[in-house]
Amino acid sequence: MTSTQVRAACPHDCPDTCAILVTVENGVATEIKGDPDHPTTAGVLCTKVARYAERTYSPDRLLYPMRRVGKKGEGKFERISWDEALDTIAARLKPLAQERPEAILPYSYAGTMGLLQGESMSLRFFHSLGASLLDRTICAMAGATGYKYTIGGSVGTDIEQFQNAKLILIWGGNPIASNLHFWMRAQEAKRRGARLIAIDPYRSLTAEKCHQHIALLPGTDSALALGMMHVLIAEKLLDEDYIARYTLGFEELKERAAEWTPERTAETCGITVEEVVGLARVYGSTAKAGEPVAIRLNYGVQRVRGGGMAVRNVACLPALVGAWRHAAGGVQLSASGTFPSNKPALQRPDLLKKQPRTINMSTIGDDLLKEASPEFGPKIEAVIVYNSNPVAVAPESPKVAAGFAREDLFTVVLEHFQTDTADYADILLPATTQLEHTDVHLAYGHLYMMANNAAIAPMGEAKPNTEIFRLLAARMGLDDSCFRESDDEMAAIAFRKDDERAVHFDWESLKRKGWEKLNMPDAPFACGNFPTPSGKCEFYSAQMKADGLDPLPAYIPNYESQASAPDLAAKYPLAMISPPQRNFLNSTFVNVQSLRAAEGEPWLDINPDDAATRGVNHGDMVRIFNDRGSFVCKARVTDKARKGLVVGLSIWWKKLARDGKNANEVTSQRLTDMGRAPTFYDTLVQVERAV
Ligand SMILES: Nc1nc2c(c(=O)[nH]1)N[C@H]1C(S)=C(S)[C@@H](COP(=O)(O)OP(=O)(O)OC[C@H]3O[C@@H](n4cnc5c(=O)[nH]c(N)nc54)[C@H](O)[C@@H]3O)O[C@H]1N2
Ligand SMILES: Nc1nc2c(c(=O)[nH]1)N[C@H]1C(S)=C(S)[C@@H](COP(=O)(O)OP(=O)(O)OC[C@H]3O[C@@H](n4cnc5c(=O)[nH]c(N)nc54)[C@H](O)[C@@H]3O)O[C@H]1N2
Ligand code: SF4
Ligand SMILES: [Mo]
Repeated sequence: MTSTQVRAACPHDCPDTCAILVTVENGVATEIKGDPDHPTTAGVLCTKVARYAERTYSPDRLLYPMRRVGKKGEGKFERISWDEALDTIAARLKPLAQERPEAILPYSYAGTMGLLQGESMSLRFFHSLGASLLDRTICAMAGATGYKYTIGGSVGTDIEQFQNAKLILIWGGNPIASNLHFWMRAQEAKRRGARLIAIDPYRSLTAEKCHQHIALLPGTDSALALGMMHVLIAEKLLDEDYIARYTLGFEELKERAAEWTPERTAETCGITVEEVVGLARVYGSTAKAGEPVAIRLNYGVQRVRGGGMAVRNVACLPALVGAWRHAAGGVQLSASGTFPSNKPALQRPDLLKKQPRTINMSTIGDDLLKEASPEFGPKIEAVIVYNSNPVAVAPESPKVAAGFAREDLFTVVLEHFQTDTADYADILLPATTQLEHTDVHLAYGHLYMMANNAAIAPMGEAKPNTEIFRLLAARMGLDDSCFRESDDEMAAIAFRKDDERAVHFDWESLKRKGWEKLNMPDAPFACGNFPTPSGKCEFYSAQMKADGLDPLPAYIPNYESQASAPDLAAKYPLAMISPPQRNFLNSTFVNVQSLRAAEGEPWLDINPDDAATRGVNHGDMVRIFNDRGSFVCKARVTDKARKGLVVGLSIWWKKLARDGKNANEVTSQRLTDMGRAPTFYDTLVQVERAV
């Protein structure tokens, strides 16, 4: 028997990007564990990826190319050869590519975060055809944009410093579920005497374990941050020296913050004046005492109309109190901007002969249903989906499903499994998993470049995304030499070797070692050096003004809330949020039996008061509805959901739910204030007992 250990990296859309050791015996992956030597992984994988072998070897894996034989959405397919699959696709795409290439649309997101199996060969292919571009906004664009205006780029506090903080605000995140290795650091900080405060409308698994939980109304974080600024300024809990040297626009900010008295803030946020004042005081006075105060800011705050502004306002706080002076102070939203990746070399935008139109992935429901017009351009006639499951994850799902059901739409799906989206494919292509292909990864929650070595041979006839696009390029007659580059050759150019952050390694050494930390200062903004236009933390942003936005921190109410839309709220009085489940990763893993069993079935958490007025008892089936659609699930009557809020942890495969629907039946396609991102948590609904 031969047994080897292969160094791998977790491919999922999770900030932790864990280092993995795969034991391979006689060509079979027999054990998957976290690398004990990797500082943030520390030998621990989450419940989901600990089951990665179960997922890879699942009897439900797609192993052969298939052609649809039933109706769209029905999910009936028959096996065909790779030749037939590629010929069929080329025959459909070739005339479009010649006559109106923008009628072809790639649709992809972060099923894998790998730089190769994500966007490399795929975009070379679509750029060469002149296909529509896809604006990949569905997750992080609102926050990334708000953060960029303020701080300058996606750079923040290193996760490896958080255990030294004295106060940690966990703001709009549930790390026990979705950022486990950060939670391990926060726990260590707690053991060393730090105070943890969760800011979240819902008593999440994490909020339950913090010293304090501030349950504000969804979408009111901007107001809370402004109220904190008001108190910090009024009570002189500021680092005046830091403000003078390294920030821009303090005088203007002062005026704006003056409007946000604790009373107004408390009313807007649906919390008490004591909570507002207390939060500002503990933040400001801990910093004033010379101790590090840190914020883990996450995505929960940005899935509402004012999501970009919410991130911006919170990102202003560390500069006011000088928290950036400490390595363990400041804020972390995403570390992705720290990495010197070389996307142009991988994706080759220079292959575009002219600039095609851009389709926003968050409005795919509307866009698939649009006819050709001068404003829109050609109707979308072919969609190639990979690394994504839009029929389950995109907002306003009834429209997304109607779009994919169009008889005149040609759909190709590259997948591991027959997802809700795969059911609509004309041609379904089997893709390899992370155990079966090579990749190189950056992270958005730590500072290590990661290598993934293939551990086992591809299952069945599955192929890596890169190889599928290489083959398609050949079938389409694209002969640029870039289509002959191997995965190993692309990995070698995936990050810039001339960048001082990455001078100490190359692909050869990275794949042997598995991971390598970037050269970065411990406290990136201790002496300013913000990558903004002014080099300062910008309380006032001229760029925002130029972009038609309020240049100062502001409060932008939700599209849908009791306060901002009283007429709508009369019909649909409850705010619904649908954040991630612990045992799923977006819609990935929902089909893994053991993980689905752990979650049981789709639940809706509803406050006892709201349940009582509707005659809903714990365990009843309820219907959640608004003008966009409805879905059914089981009610869990619990005060984890504050009054007026219902929580449907997501994202279920629609076909594995009782009524074939999930929370995205009722979410809207409206976009955020900045970043063109979706507003999943800006949703009013009504709930009734289902009969
Ligand atoms: N297990 C697991 N891990 C995941 C994922 C998953 O699906 N499952 N998804 C991955 C992805 S794609 C992402 S983007 C990240 C997301 O990472 P996080 O942003 O940490 O996501 P959540 O765990 O949902 O935490 C969001 C929290 O924000 C709260 N929230 C909702 N609305 C508001 C609001 O208006 N204000 C505030 N303050 N809080 C609000 C929710 O109740 C929830 O507890 O996680 C990644 N990791
Ligand atoms: N209601 C609601 N909706 C949401 C959210 C929410 O909180 N609430 N969160 C949103 C967020 S933050 C995000 S990021 C999106 C996530 O949306 P998606 O990025 O679409 O994520 P997944 O649902 O995990 O689907 C990824 C698919 O890629 C496939 N895949 C994985 N690796 C590979 C590969 O190597 N090759 C190929 N061909 N396929 C692969 C997986 O099998 C899986 O089916 O969902 C969004 N939707
Ligand atoms: S999903 Fe996140 S926590 Fe789980 S193994 Fe992957 S990177 Fe680590
Ligand atoms: Mo995401």
